[in-house]
Amino acid sequence: MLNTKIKGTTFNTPFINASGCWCYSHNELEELNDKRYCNDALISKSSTFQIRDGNPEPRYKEFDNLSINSMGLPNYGIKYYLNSLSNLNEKRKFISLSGLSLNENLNMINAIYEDLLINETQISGIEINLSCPNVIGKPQIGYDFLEMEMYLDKIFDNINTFENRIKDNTKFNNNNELLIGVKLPPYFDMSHFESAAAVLRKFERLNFITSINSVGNGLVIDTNSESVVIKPKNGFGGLGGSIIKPTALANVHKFYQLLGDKIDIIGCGGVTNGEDVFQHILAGASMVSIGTELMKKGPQIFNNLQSELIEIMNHKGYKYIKDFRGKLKHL
Ligand code: RRO
Repeated sequence: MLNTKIKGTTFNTPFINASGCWCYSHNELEELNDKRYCNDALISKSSTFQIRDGNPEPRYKEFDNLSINSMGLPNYGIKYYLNSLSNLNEKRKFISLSGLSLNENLNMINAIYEDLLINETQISGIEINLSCPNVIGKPQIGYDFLEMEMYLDKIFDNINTFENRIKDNTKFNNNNELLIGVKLPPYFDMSHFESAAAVLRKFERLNFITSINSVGNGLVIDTNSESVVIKPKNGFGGLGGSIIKPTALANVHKFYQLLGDKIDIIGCGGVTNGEDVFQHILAGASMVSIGTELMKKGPQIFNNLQSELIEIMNHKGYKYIKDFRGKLKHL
C-alpha cells in the first residue's frame, strides 16, 4: 500500500531518516536498519574523507516546534560509513557526502566505487550534500548556481568513468547502478527555483533531490538568560522542526513542477505526523525524510507516521501513494 519509487527502485514505505539525524554512529544506523521500524531506507551522516570533530558544544537544541543546530559536520569519515553500511542488510542504504572541497567529494566517490568493485558493497545510492549551512568559512554550494553546475559536471564525469569500468566487469550488471541525488538548501525566490532547476535538468544521471536542508542561519534567543542557545557562530544555526514545513512544502512542490517525473524528490522538513507526510507527497515527494522529530522520538516515529498516514489514506479512499502523489490542487 505504501510502496514508492525513486527512479526504478521500489521502496516498501516512503520513510527515511534525514541525513545527520540518528545516523552518526554504527549503533544508530543499526537501529534504523531494525525491522521493528518501518522505514525501508536509511542514510548515514554526511561524511568527509577523514574523521571530523565538528563545532564546539552546545551545538544542537530543540524546542516545541523547532530545532537549531550548528554541528559543523562531525563524522567518522567515509571508510567508517562504508564499513558500517556493509554490515546492515535489512533495508536500502544511502551514503551522504559533504566534502569541504570538490576534490574531497571526488575522492569519496572514488572510495565508494572502489569499495563497490572490490568488496561488492551493496548500497542503493549516494546523496551529495550541497547545502551544509554550518561549516565556518564555507558557503552553501546550492546557493551559487555556477559553482553548483561546475561541481556536478565534475562529479558526474567521475561517476561515468567508474560506471564504464563496472559495465566492463562481468560481475556486475545494471542492478548495480547507484541512485544519485543532491541535498539542496531551501530557496525563497521564484527565480532561484528556476535557476536551480535549470542546472539540475542538465544532468541526465541525477535521479533525485532531497529538499530541503535546514533553514540556514536562524537565531534562537532565550529571554531568561538573555543569551543565544548554541555556541558556534555566536548562536546562528540551521533551523528544523514544524516551523519550516511551509518552506519545505514550497520547495518540494516548486521542484515537482519544474522537474516533472525525471528527477524524484525526497521531501524533508517539518514532518511530525502522518498529515505532514501526506502533504509532502501531495506536493510531489516520492519519499519523506524525518529529522528533528526523529531526534525527539527515536525510530519509533516511523511507525507512528505510517499508521497515521494509512488512516488518512483510508479515510480519503486512496489505496496507493501514486493515487495522490503530486496531485495538489491549485485554486
Ligand atoms: O553537520 C551539520 O552542521 C549540518 C549539516 Br552537514 C547539514 O547538512 N545540515 C545541517 O543542518 N547541519
